This record gives sequence, C-alpha cells and structure tokens, in this order.
Amino acid sequence: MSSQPFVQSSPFPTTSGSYRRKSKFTFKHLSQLSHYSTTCPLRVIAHIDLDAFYAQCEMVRLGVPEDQPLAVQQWQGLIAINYPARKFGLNRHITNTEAHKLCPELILQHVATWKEGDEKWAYHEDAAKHIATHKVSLDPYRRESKKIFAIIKDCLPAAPLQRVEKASIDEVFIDLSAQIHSVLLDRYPELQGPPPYDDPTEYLPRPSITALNWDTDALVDLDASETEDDDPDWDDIAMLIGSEIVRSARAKIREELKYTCSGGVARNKMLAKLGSGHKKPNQQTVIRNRAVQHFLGDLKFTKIRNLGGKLGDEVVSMFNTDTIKELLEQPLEQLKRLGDDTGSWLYETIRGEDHSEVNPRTQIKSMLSAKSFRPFVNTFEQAVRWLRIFVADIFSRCVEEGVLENKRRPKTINLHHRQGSQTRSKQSPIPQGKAFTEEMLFDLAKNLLAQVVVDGRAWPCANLSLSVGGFEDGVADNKGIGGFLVRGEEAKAMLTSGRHASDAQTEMKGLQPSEKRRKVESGGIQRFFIPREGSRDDVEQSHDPFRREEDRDYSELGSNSDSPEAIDAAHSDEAGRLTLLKRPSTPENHDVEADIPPDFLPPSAQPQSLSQRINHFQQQSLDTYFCSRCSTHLPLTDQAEHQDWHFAKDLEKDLQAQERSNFDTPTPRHTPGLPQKSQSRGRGRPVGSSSTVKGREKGQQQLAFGKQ
Ligand code: TTP
Ligand code: CA
Ligand code: CA
Repeated sequence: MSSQPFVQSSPFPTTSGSYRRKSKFTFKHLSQLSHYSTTCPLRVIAHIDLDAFYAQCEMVRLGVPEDQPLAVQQWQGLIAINYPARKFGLNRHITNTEAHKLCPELILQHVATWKEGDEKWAYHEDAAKHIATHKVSLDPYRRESKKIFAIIKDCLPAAPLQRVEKASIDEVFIDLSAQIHSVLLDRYPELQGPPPYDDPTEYLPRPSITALNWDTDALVDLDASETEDDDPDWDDIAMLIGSEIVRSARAKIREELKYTCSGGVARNKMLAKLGSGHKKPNQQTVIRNRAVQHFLGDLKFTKIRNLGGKLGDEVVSMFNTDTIKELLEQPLEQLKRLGDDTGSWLYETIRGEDHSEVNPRTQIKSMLSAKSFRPFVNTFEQAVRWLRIFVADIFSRCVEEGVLENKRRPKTINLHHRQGSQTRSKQSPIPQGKAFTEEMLFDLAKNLLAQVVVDGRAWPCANLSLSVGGFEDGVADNKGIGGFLVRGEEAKAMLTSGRHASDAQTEMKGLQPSEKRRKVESGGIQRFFIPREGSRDDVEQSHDPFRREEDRDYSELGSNSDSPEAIDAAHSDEAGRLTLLKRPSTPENHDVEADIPPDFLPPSAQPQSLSQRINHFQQQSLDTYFCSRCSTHLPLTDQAEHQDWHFAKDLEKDLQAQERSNFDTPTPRHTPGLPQKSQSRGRGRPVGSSSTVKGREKGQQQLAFGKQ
C-alpha cells in the first residue's frame, strides 16, 4: 500500500513526446462524464459507510468518550461494536456475557424497544430480558441516518449535478461524474473548448499537472504494469476531485453530528464499496483505474456485493476457490456453467467492471415490521398484540412519509406468518377512498391474521411480519382527492393530540423483497434473487421469506457487504437479526425445541420434562370436547385452535360486513382489538347469520387486552 502521491517524474514531462501531449481520453469521454454515462471511462463513484454505525449513534446519544469501548446489544447478542471495543476481540458472533469477559469496561447498550402496550418505543433498562414481550425499534438509527443523508446531500451541488443513492441505513453511493465534469472545466480551461475539427473522438490534451496531492487518502498500489512515474491522466484527476468531495462530506458529518465514516472512491459502485470497507474507521480509500487489478487480486470474491450469499457459495464449490486471483484463470465458458448471464456478470465483476447505475430513488416503497418469536406465539390474542405494535410502528413511519398530508400512501398490506417450515402470506388492498388511520391498518391486519387462522394450523407461530407497500404519490394518483384531503386533515387533527405527534420516525428506503431482487442490475444473476412469485394467498413450503432473511443476515450483512438483499434485512429488524444472535438460554427456549407446542397444554398443567409432556399429551388427546357452534366432538387438544378458527371466521365476516357498510364513511373510533359492531353483542347469538358474530366467548376473552 502506498500513500505516496504521484511523484514529479520530469521537469518537462509534457514536451518530451507527442504521446505525452495527448490524454488517452477523448472529448466524447469527457462529455459522457456530464451525462452519468455508466460506460464512461472517466466515471467516479463514491461510497460512504458509517463506522460501527449503531454503536456511534449510542455513543453520541449518551455522550460517551470516543475511546470508550461500547457495543450495541439486541437481546443476548451484539449487533454493533465500536472500534475501541473491537481491539478487545469483540465481534458480532459473541454473546454479551462473553463480551464482558473479554472487555470488562465495555458499555453495553441495548437497542430501543417497543414494549407491549406502550405508545412509543423507549430505551428500557432491562430490555434484554423481554424478548418475549418487546420488539426492537430501529427508529433512533433511522433518524440519525436521515440527518447524515441530508448533510451529504447538502455538501453536493443541486440536481442535476447531484446523484445520491441511499443504499442502506448507514451507507450511500454518490455518482460524482457530473459534478466532477463541471469542476474539471472550471479548473482546467483547456478542456472547455470544442474538440479540434469538432470531432468528439479527438483526444483530450494531456493534463499539465504532474503530481497530485492525495492528502490523507489511502491510495491503493498500482497494478504491476503501472508506475507512479507515469504522469496522471484525466481519470486520475477525476478521482482526486472525487476524493476531495468525499473528504469534505465526511468532515461535515463529523463536524455537525460527530460521526466518523469511511469512504471509497473508484470507477464504479462495486469498487467504491470495496474501497470504503478497505480501511476503517475514519479513512477513505481511492482505487485508481491503474490500481484495480492489484486491488482485486488480493481479495476474496465473497466480499463483493451479491457474491456474499448463495451465489458466492455456488461459485466457491464449483471452482474450488474463493479468491479472485484464481477465479480469473477461469475462461468465460467455464464461468457460464453458472448460467450464461451469471457467468458473464461474474467474468466482468472479477475484472473490476460494473456498469450499474447509482439509483437516486430515495422514496420508500414499502415498510416492514417483523418479529421472530421465542417462545412461539400460540394464540390469536397474543398475535394480535404484536400486530398492534407492528401497526403502530408502521403507521408512525407512514406519518413521517406524509400519508396524513396525502403526500404518499401505501396501497397494499401484507401479513407473513410462519408456522414450522410453512410460511403463509396474505395480502389485501388498503382502501384508497378513506382516511388512512392506525385503526384502519389494525383492522386490516387483524383481518389478514384471521384469514391465516381460518386456513388452520396457525399455531405455534414462529414469525409474523406486517408490511405495507405500493406507496404512491397521493396527488398524482388519487382520484377522490378532494374528499380524501379533508379526511386526511381530520385524521391528522385527531392524531396530533395523540400518540404519534411526537413520535416522528425517520425514513428508510425500502423495496418489496421481490422488487429488490429484480433490481439487481446485472441481468444474469436474477435467478439468485428473484423469489418464486406467489399468488395472493400463498402457502410456501420451499420458498420461505423468513428463512431467506436469516440467510441474508449471516452471509451478507455479516460480511460487511450490503447487497440489495442486505438492505431488506436492514429494515427487517428482528425478522432477520434474531437468528444472527445466539439463542438465549432462557427457560422459554426449551419451548422452542419442544416438539409439542406449549398451547396443547393448559399453563397450569404444564409439566417439566419432555417425557412428562408426552404422557400428558397422550392422555389429553384421548379426551374430546364438544363444540356447540358446529355440534362436533373434537380432540381436546384441538380446542384452542378450533375456537380460534371460529373466532377468526367471525372476525373475517364481521370486517367484511363493516367494510361494505362503512366504505364511504370514515372509520369511527372504537375499542382497539375488537371489531366495532361486535362490541355490544352478547353471547349465544344464533348460528348462521352472515354478518353477525356469534359464540364470541373465546374471542371476547381473547381480545380483551385493554390498552394497546
Ligand atoms: P455495517 O455497516 O455492516 O457495520 P457497522 O457500521 O456496525 O460497522 P463497520 O464500521 O464495519 O461498517 O452495519 C450497519 C449497522 O447495521 C450496524 O451498526 C448494526 C446493523 N447491523 C445489524 O443489526 N446486524 C448485522 O448483522 C449487521 C451486519 C449490521
Ligand atoms: Ca457501517
Ligand atoms: Ca453498511
């Protein structure tokens, strides 16, 4: 590694020969730079990634000295470790207890959580003990992320000279091409003129400069065929300007928010990202075009975006290596054993070629709130409580997106439910003609859950996630705009006095998982990213979205690479994260391993050992109970599930009826958790009338969980 700038090779370098007077780049290349052409050889992309991001957020929030070791804890595991703590050997794969042993002075800060029944997330002292009743909130980090993103944008000129892509909660790509083009013309007037003979294929004059000052940058050593004695060409100068811009943005983030970050500057996204991770913390690495092969030669290809996961594994096993150097020996035809497109993509990638665009879209496409359950959730009531939290979480993020002002509004709501190896997804449209309220979302969510329960085998549930998607700009797309606006305002008034007024959430860019995979720019690798499309009502056995998220966390987030999938995971919250952590050895955990779901046994009768349980189970299953609603005898062990089934059926009908009659009127306020019409109803209603709710004993009891 050299930190040496170009050295002045000769006092009169530009007069010694004609080759010296001409650049290897043409006027056309220069002009391509101003258009963000992805094939422009002068292109400059930057990647900025915050150092130990969540840990820094906590350090700044708590006012902790910079040399104090600190790690961020989620349940029993660590998800972010600051650099002072890394010196003690701490990493993401150890538990908090192990961490304390390695570094006794460590500050462990648990992430903020939503506590069941609370109106807002908070930092709870003993959160780690409450995995069963709390849900992680990443809001504090989203907020900081948003501030950082704003500073970066502020440091850059206005569009069209600005093109920034938020790639995850703590990183951005910047296409600096157009900005650099304008700086080049400014600083080097010789580039301004029209090309000789008006021929854009004419070569540019050679830069008059012979030495570049790379300041504090880490410069990657040149390829073997290159020497620092060669005078810089325009691509080197473009990189230098890019590096200056990144340095000033990083300084501004540091100055205004106290955060350090690392930067990478190179000719494309892939290299820029590898660059920012090359030297951490608080440094930036420039990979000049003349240094690309040298830089890549030493790397493992599994560090490259999209090669951290399954595709990477497949390549490793097919070619028996994980180094770029060895893979470079494989001819294209060999790589095409992975598929034509994938092979070609890989061939280019390991040669440092990546023509993907910096995608400035920062609009949120979807929001997801999820939880993995340890112990599992076993009743409708419990699940609905989680839905309440998910809805509060999503709704507050929607408010931040401007749903109440009708700026943007999601069109669909999805529920994913996992039981054993089976995942089910239910989706419904979000009615566009009426006010967007938390209660409306909650009702829709419950309805979806009810549909899952109706299908049967809903419990024990290992994972639930709720998402809203299909965000659209309200004004452009909403035809009933007039009426809606009034209601939107009403809803806002209703809410400003309530829970969400002070609970501003920060934005996370998000795409539907399927969109994410489709977004992978290099056409050929889709088969590794595109999920099998499911119908609206999917029972997915082999394709399991939760499983995928978990894979992702292990293979990609952990390797400091944020593939589009990793971005998903970044806001999938516990859905993915939990499995990264070692499972806590709490008593509840034994339930996870038990092959008999706990809800088969009444809590008071829960025996201790597995054999006792089995005995108990066998004994119980001999008993039956009589369901008065369908006049059937059923095994006692199925009672809970069966009653849930009735309850869910009722709820479904009830909500449908409500939907039909209320479609044009704003949703009235009613007790959360209970469909409005059913609140006044008593027991023992006759069976069979479609829009009424009958035999609600269990349901009423289940849903009477007070303040949500
Ligand atoms: P990263 O950028 O991967 O890591 P980092 O910022 O903690 O450290 P580095 O200096 O190496 O960049 O992830 C950003 C944040 O995302 C991280 O602070 C915490 C969160 N995260 C998880 O919650 N789980 C994970 O497995 C990973 C990789 C990150
Ligand atoms: Ca980071
Ligand atoms: Ca990152």
